[in-house]
Amino acid sequence: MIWDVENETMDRGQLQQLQLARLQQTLKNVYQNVPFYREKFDQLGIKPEDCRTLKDLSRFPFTVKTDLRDNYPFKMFAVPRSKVVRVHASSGTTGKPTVVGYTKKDLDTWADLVARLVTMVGVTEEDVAQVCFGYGLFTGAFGLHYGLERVGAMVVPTSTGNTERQIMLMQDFGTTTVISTPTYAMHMAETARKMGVDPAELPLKVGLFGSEAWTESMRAELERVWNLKATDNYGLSEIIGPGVSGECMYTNGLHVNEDHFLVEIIDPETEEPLDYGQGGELVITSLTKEAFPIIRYRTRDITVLNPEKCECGRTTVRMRKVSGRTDDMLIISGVNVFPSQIESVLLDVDGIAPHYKIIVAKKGYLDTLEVQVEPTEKAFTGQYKDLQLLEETVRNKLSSVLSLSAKVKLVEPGSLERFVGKAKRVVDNR
Ligand code: DLL
Repeated sequence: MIWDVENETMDRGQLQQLQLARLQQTLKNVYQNVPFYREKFDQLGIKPEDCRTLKDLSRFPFTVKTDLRDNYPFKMFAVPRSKVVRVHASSGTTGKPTVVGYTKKDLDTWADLVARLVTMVGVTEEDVAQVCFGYGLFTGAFGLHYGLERVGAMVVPTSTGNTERQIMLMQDFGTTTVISTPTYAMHMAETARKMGVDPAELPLKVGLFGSEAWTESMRAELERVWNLKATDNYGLSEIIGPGVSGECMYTNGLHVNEDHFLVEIIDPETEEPLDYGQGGELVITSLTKEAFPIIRYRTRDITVLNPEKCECGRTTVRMRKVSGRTDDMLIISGVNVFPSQIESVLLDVDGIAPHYKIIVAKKGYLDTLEVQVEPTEKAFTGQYKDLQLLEETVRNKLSSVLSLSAKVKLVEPGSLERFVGKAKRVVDNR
């Protein structure tokens, strides 16, 4: 099923015309109503009218996260405060959060975009959808909530935490759809087992997982333990929240809601635009937002775009599953390492549980990498020899994939921290 046939299957030429008209309108709007953009455009000597084709967008300035902080809390809004009916914020680790706003129309658009995503994975009014994202300033829960209601699903807003109750409600309510971070889904499965409930026996059919990077190996593991179809959806609060893109049942790239968001890929170093098929940093411009329009936002997320029509019939460009963020990349003794590479290795080793911690430190002039992992209960035989063999297997696989030697430390099952939202697995002590 396709929620919005007209917009999701539009001929690409026609779509680009629509995008250009909306882009021109957006540029005019921010120039008139957001002093931050007016100043930036003036500094570059560029006017909204200079955008005559979609390619011209590359002449306009980027927006970065610190711009939002510098304009805290509401100075990037393009409408009077009285027209803003909701705010959300993303929790920065330090300092002030970044605040985003929505008009009534923005909320209506948002629900519709999320309705497209949930429809893509087959959620209908027949479904019971449990939202295990944190309700609050985070966009994840409210975003999914209203989109699910719009398709008529029965929404169970459990939020995060109280994990045993999550499992009980899944059983009692017959939850068919679970919405969470992949990390929390893994933790919920573990809790279910501890309660004597086999997660694979629950009536779940589909999981909409997102809000953090996760590998194909993690997908396979989630599908195995929960016996469901695990799908990915992507978004960020600066752009709208969830609803930017999501996978259909073919799970072959995330369909971008391109009639509302214009996506580009740039080389993060040179900042030059790259072509379809080339990997780089995703940059997004909003095309219809009223309260908080945003121009060329540098997401820091790494992906590749594919404009080919999908088997599902949608014509929207697909972004490859995000492999990580440019600022996630660790440089260890001169070697670039993405946490996702480590995750793939770990999950592909039999006997290793999907919980891990990466610790980077400095010893003298040298960088060191330690990976702490838990063996599965089954692999935790208590036999020193078995554990040693497991440790060695992980170490060898890591060193061949990363071209770097890592210390592997097996820790007791259940001893690493568990997360209910986005995981924080990397500790850099340098
Ligand atoms: O995480 C919005 C969201 C909520 C998306 C629920 C999907 C589901 P922020 O907290 O602002 O917003 O974090 C945005 O999270 O730039 C990515 O680095 C990362 N991210 C979000 N979804 C994915 C995903 C929400 N599916 C930041 N895959 C983004 C990889 C993701 N990374």
